[in-house]
Amino acid sequence: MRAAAIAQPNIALIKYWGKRDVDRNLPAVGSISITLRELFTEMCVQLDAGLPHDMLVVNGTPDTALLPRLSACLDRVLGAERSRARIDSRCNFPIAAGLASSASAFAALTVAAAAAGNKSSDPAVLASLAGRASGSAARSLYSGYVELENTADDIAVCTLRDPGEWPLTVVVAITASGPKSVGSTRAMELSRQTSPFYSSWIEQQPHDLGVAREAIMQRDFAKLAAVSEHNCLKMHSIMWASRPPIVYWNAATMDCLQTVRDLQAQGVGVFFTMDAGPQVKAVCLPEHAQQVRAALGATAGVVELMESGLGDAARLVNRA
Ligand code: 2P0
Repeated sequence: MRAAAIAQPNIALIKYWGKRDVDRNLPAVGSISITLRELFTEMCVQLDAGLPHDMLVVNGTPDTALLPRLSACLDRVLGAERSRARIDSRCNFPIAAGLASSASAFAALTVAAAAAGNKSSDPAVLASLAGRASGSAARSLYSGYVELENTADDIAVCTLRDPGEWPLTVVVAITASGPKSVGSTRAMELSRQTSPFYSSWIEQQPHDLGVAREAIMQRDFAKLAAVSEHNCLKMHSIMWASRPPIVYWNAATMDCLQTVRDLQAQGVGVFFTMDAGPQVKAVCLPEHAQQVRAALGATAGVVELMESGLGDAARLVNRA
């Protein structure tokens, strides 16, 4: 009746942007991500028939805003007739700021809830359930380099390479730590409904996925860098051309891009990617991490740096 799980967020290199079925939260495109090692969300779920309603505590503070989405996720994992739950969540990075906090949160919640309710622990089943709550969460059920395939009726997720097979480092430049202005679910729908670039995005995604898959299998950093930056900029172009426009970047985001470009010109193995927020993730060869960190740390507007290697799949943990 009680279980705890930990999950790492993941960063998409080939992005999920757009839904083909809003009710079932099915993505319009496949995606490829890397699961991070140092950032985490831990969720403890305690089922208790005596509770009047679900309760959520985030980093020690009761929270009601996030609770409805978490309750809906518990309903899907355990069935609507389930006992009420007390959920304790711990997260070591900013929430809802474009750092994939919902990916790690829903992946950890799904794993913990399934264990607390004696449900299937099959990662494929759990990935599908987590994906219903948050598309990117399905990918955090797997380790390392992960592909989410957009199948005819559902999703299928797999690890393309384990983290140890091609260790890369991610340096995250935080340029603003407040919550994002527009949630990604709404932003995706605005993009689908109003952006003139949306249909080309959908058409071109299989090509980008193929190139990235090949680059990962060949451990070809330059190839992965080129397709990842291109895919990221396309996603943001769709948003910029939506009505109303969705602009997640700030001035420091642009300065960080320039820093990455300057490093590349010096021969440093690094590329950028940005998600639904102003943070810049610089993916680099481990031997260049120190230099990337120093350069981003010296960039105007960067308020904090985080660094991570590639990490493991969501998993159960013992918690006293
Ligand atoms: C991704 N993002 O592939 C893309 C890139 C943000 C930019 O998935 O609506 O919280 O809950 O399924 O997973 C963030 O959106 O979206 C996201 P929902 P989610 O990582």
